[in-house]
Amino acid sequence: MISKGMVQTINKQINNEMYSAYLYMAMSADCSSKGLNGFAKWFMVQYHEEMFHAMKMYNYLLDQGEAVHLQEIKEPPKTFTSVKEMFEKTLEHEKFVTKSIHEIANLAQKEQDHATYTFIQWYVTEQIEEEKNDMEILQRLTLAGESGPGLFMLDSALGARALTV
Ligand code: OFO
Repeated sequence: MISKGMVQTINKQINNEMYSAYLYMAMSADCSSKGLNGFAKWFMVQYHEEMFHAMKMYNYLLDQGEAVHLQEIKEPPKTFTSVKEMFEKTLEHEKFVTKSIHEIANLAQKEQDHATYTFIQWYVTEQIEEEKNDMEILQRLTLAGESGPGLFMLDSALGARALTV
């Protein structure tokens, strides 16, 4: 049994994760349209990870006998000026997601909701990885450059990303 407020908060987080999926799908499409197939693959893998994050919460609510309330997903941007801008936006968005995950952990602690507190720890750890990946790619973009052979090399490297969830 979890509180009504917690059910609402987790439903909102499902929407945040679905927006993440949508955002990275939009980035993947934009990369594909620019011939950056490796970056496109990287963002499409990220899309699948975000759907997994959303579905894990969806199943948690159902397992707790609670209702899933799917909310409207906001429209992501259509185009981006550069891959650097995409990863800056990705990092900024992931920081927002980290904050919202921590808020769920804080609420679970406050309500002595041990089940949700344990459940949300997986996301706390996952967010460290998410932010780390984005920071690393931004560093590599600075080192390799945002055009020419450097960008081509990074595109090939990121295209090797495999789905892990
Ligand atoms: Fe679900 O981790 Fe990104 O948003």
